[in-house]
Amino acid sequence: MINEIFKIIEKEKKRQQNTIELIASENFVSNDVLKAQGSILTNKYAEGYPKKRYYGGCALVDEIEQAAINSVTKLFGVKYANVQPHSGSSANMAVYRALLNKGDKILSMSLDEGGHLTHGHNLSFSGQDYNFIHYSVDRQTNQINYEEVKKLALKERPKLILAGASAYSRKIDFAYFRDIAKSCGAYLMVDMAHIAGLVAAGLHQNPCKYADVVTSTTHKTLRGPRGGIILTNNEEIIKKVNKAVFPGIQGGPLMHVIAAKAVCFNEAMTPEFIKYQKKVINNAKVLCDALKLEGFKIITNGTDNHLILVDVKKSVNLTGKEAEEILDKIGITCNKNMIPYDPTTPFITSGIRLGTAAMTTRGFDEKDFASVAKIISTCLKNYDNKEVLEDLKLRVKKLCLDHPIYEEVTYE
Ligand code: DSN
Repeated sequence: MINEIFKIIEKEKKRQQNTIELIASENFVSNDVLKAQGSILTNKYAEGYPKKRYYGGCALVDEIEQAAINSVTKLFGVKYANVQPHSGSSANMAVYRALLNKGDKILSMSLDEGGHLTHGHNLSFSGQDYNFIHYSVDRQTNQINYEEVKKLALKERPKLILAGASAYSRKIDFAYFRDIAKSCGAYLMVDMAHIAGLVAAGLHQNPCKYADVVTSTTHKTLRGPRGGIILTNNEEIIKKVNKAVFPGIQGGPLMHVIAAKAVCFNEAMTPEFIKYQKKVINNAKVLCDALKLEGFKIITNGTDNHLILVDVKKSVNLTGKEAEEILDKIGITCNKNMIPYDPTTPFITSGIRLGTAAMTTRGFDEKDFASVAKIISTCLKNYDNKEVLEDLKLRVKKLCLDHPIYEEVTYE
């Protein structure tokens, strides 16, 4: 059985090597992050916080957690951090529980318009435990209309306003959100999971300057291990957040993951990381412009960050589900995605979401992303032509072989 698992891991490694990964929330971590996450730290129980644990033998993991806290607070220029959330969802849950009572009102962007499940979807704990109301993007521009958000906030008087998204390709004005929150006496929370790497590199407004509390995952553009963090400048808030994470919703922290987070935060402070993030943004623009030249309709007509949202229904008369499945056949991985005012359902969708963080890590440059756009376009326009698809499959494979990700992979 153990061998079976390692065989499957080896196959997955090959899949990752041989496909073009365009899922906007994925990335390839460094060997150091992998090494820390795969380390013996997984053996250690450390319920509590550094120097305040419920188990013995924690002196060394205390050093690790404190190092992670020191690095992440330096990276984002913030006073306090909790690095224990197992995921972005746990981080969001902890903040809601720290600052709100069940049933309190939260104003956020819905999943359909670019938000996240934990931003109030009715199938998530968030939508079940709290009274969410949602702001929309503008019907014409598909961008956030801050004036409209303000009007809604003043009318609804939420206790917390949540900014941040999973499928929004434009910069978010957190300073404006702070003014809105102030005008109605609400907390401002920002979930910067998708753009954390861009923020760390100074390429996006830093929400820590404006929000009462900021949550993030560490594995998207930030390129660390799978996990979450919570940041704040407010001492009272961090005390409540710490209680909400442990013992509120979690038991023992994952010390191997926290060590890998610390490695990632240090990597994110290097000049190489800033160069990488600049390339991520530039490659997204190249991919976007090249798809536009091929006649594709891009939501908001462009991008400021690492992702684009393509209206495949209007562009090539396919649903997002169909487009995702067709691209998968030639070795391009992406995800179907709702677009603003989408008449379909999350299982069908009218769009696909494409991100450049992962393939930029693999060294894809402007020329490679222009080729990717051409391949996507040819594929979606000729999805019933087997010969064309076979040829595209070979082109995808060649691009992947030209940019290996794992040295020890043996190619067929
Ligand atoms: N599901 C993730 C994404 O793909 O954006 C967010 O948690």
